[in-house]
Amino acid sequence: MARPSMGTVALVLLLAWCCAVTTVRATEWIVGGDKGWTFGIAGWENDKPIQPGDKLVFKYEPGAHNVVKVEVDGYMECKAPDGATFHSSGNDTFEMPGGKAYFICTFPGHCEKGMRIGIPPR
Ligand SMILES: *[C@@H]1O[C@H](CO)[C@@H](O)[C@H](O)[C@H]1NC(C)=O
Ligand SMILES: [Cu+2]
Repeated sequence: MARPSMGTVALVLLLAWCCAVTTVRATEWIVGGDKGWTFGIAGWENDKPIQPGDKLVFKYEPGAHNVVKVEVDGYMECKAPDGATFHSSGNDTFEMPGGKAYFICTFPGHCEKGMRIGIPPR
């Protein structure tokens, strides 16, 4: 068998590199950016290319807020369903599923003041 040419070697390395980068890299998003998870950040998500497998990190002062993953109706009505899981560490991380994902704060009035996000599928 002939020795592979430098060009072939370079191409194989390039393909291996690009596949490794595209499959391994998951972005970690700090919800709300510098402000973190707080009032008025609804809409922060709209221009973010958030992909399945990415991580969403909700940062806030523990006791001041919480994070509850809900369905679309919970998002629209600002209401957590029975049996919902309440996250309250102040540093709550969620991995994006394949479909839509909705998160609200269930402290009274907070969701209505913009503590909710809905991530559309990409
Ligand atoms: C927040 O959570 C992430 C992921 O679980 C972890 O890597 C990080 O160290 C935590 N940061 C703080 C300040 O606790
Ligand atoms: Cu809140």
